[in-house]
Amino acid sequence: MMNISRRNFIKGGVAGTATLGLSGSLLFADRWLRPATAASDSEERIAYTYHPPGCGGRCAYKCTVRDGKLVKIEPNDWPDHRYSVLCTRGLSELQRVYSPDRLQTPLKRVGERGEGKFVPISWDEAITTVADKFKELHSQYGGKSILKMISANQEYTMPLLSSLLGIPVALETSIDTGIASGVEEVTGDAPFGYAMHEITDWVNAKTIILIACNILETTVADSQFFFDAQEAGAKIIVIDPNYSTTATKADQWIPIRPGSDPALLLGMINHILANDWYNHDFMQKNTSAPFLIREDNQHLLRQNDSADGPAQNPFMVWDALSNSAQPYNATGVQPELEGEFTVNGVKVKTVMSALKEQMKHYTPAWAAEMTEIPEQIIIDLTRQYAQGGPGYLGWGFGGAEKISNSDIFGHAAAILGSLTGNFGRVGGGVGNALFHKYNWGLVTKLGAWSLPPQFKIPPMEIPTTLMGTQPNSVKAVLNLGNSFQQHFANFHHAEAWLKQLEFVVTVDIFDNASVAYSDIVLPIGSCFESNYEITRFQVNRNHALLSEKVIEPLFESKSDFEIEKLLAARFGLEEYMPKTPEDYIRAQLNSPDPFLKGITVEALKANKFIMRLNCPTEPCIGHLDQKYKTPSGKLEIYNEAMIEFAQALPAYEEPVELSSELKQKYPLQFAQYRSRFHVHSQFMRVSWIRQFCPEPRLELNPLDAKSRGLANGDLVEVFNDRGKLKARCKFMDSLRPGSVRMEEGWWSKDMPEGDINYLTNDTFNPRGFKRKYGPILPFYDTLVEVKKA
Ligand SMILES: Nc1nc2c(c(=O)[nH]1)N[C@H]1C(S)=C(S)[C@@H](COP(=O)(O)OP(=O)(O)OC[C@H]3O[C@@H](n4cnc5c(=O)[nH]c(N)nc54)[C@H](O)[C@@H]3O)O[C@H]1N2
Ligand SMILES: Nc1nc2c(c(=O)[nH]1)N[C@H]1C(S)=C(S)[C@@H](COP(=O)(O)OP(=O)(O)OC[C@H]3O[C@@H](n4cnc5c(=O)[nH]c(N)nc54)[C@H](O)[C@@H]3O)O[C@H]1N2
Ligand SMILES: [Mo]
Repeated sequence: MMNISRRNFIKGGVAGTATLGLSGSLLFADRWLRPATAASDSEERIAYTYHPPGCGGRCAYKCTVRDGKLVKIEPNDWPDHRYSVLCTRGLSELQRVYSPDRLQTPLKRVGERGEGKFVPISWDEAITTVADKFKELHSQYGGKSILKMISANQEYTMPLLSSLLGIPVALETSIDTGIASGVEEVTGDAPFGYAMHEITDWVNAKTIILIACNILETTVADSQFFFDAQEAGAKIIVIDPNYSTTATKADQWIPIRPGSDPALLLGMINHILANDWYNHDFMQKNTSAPFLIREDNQHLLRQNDSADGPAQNPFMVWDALSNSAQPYNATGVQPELEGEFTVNGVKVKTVMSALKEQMKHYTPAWAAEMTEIPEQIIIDLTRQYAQGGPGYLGWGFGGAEKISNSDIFGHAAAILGSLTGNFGRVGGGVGNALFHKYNWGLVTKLGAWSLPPQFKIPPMEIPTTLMGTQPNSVKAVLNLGNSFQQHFANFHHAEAWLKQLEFVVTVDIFDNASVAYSDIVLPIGSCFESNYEITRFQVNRNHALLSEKVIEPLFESKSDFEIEKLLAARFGLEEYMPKTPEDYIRAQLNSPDPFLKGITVEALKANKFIMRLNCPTEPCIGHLDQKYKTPSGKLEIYNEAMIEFAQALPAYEEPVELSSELKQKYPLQFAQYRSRFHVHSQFMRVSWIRQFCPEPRLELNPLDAKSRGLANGDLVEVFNDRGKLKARCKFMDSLRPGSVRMEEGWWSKDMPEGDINYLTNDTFNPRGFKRKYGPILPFYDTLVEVKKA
């Protein structure tokens, strides 16, 4: 079908189109296409696939395969051409697929765990060893003794095996969910903190505020929507301690003291309230602002004392018409937004009144002191957001998210969005800006491969970070990806845990740092390789994307799917597995959702493996109906679950480590970041990329270097009480003095000594355990000192 032999092309006299016609989009075309042009009788065909999530790009690829080898990657044509893009990492897959760092055969550990000594074994021996050990643990201790850990960049994560064996799944526990908790306890239904506004809606915004969000590097495939919005007249303001790539393109850059972001938001709330710049009507109709708080126990007043939910036992408001307390959902009530009242002898006040009181001392002057942003700039920013709407208030997952106070940030952001009526408003929006997460694809209901109801995934007992120190039933880990090196702060704790486990299996493409801690290592193919014709499927960016096999599996690699099937078979459960990935995909496409009408495997194949959903042309926007999935159906800005922590309304709290006495000993913040060249620990050793970032570097402002007698490029030691690493330093004027940083993800074996996560902070905020998504790892809430090594 879509496979075109190159010979036929030449016969047809269109060889130029097949080879050099697209050189305009390929910098290297001249260099690596020419020799192949000469080899005119080689076999050439086109195959279609797309990049796995990683940066959320999911760029769709048209691949040229010559004599079985992947030789060229171009953007596929999306029906919506705005998505027909490709980045440096996508192009570099040509090198990564054939990299010497590939795992080639199954391996068995022969040295100590962590030492990295292995011998190759056969697939049969590998699968037998894993299945036997899993069976033994399963029969002795049950499925809870095996934990499946998954890295971020994966699509097919052996989901059926977790259900079939009843084993818990750890997907990035305690990572990227801090702000999400704070926001979604208010909104009830947003998906993990992402804005429920498709980024294509940014053109309708007048003001866009991006806090701790380097979208031009971290969702680079969406860059054009940033510039489209700017051209359409939106003012884009970036708040970042450093002069980031995104800051360089913004209309305004506001530097901020690291970790103090919640103070900025609280200062904005204060100023909006003080100037009466808030949307009274929106607060009254769509939020819990008129609900009544009891003075005696700080809880919201309900109609009666029964323990039933708000339908039977609704929250109360003060009705202006009857001058009495009435259920918030009673017909005809006119709730007072502010005031103090007495109901059945209990003193109450509205949430709005309590908010005004609590925000009173967070003045712009106070916020200026906390954030080190001049007061006038905070005032101007607040006016711009409150009066220059519609406005989008967005963030990333670095910075504010990776600090112990991220939940407070989320809560405050949701209140700001409420006060300004920017929820469910065209051109508005509150939430994470990355990954193009919110689009019609997210509201498309896919079918699923179904398993009988007895197969269930049990919940995790505790976050992985605590497994080394708190009792739990995990004795073995099935690890897909590089979770060990990446998913733990204060890695010494994790190392101790990993070393005492009974059994560890890692499934990956590359010989990354986690491999060394495994007993058995199973090599899988890259996203281009498969033993099946149809391999993967996704709905994203308003399109359905299918992937076919591009090349045969390299070396002895198999796929996650094949391994899942082999293991299921050893447990006698093969009958529940699909025969091929295509069967699984057909089950997903088997759905009555009208967005999927006409989208089948056959139709996708006939349309270059990509079709637009039958969805509206307008951007996807949530909450347009002002309905929320909270108990009351409104934005619940008062959070009763946080009363015991004095955070029912957001109260400022400094970052725990950054503001501690440790600062005397370790005066520098140690932050991390991501760049457009890598995806976490991936693409680290690809030479086309390595030429731009040849080694891990400790980046610091020349001022901090000078006071320590360091010269640019010196080998330095970065250390604190948790650990140390060595790396060469790099001066950067764009970095805020007092804060040093490294790009996260570097492999330990590329570090002269140590590892980033030997230094990072793994202290959980106790409040986090009561938050919607649990506690987070405050990776950037870390102090260090730096000296010449
Ligand atoms: N110090 C510090 N640590 C951090 C962060 C930080 O800021 N600072 N950030 C954290 C954040 S936000 C995140 S999201 C995590 C990300 O950390 P991870 O989730 O571990 O992400 P990657 O490093 O991209 O690892 C992906 C791994 O999966 C493998 N892989 C790719 N595709 C497949 C597949 O289909 N199947 C299998 N079996 N393997 C595959 C890749 O080869 C790679 O080894 O790191 C966290 N760690
Ligand atoms: N190319 C690429 N893209 C990716 C990824 C990748 O590995 N590579 N990973 C994906 C994943 S899983 C994640 S989590 C995201 C992360 O994506 P982002 O959140 O955009 O990226 P970061 O570089 O971690 O941090 C964003 C910005 O926060 C700033 N910052 C640091 N501390 C503070 C602070 O205290 N306050 C404020 N206001 N700003 C601060 C940094 O200077 C930086 O410019 O990227 C996603 N996209
Ligand atoms: Mo992340």
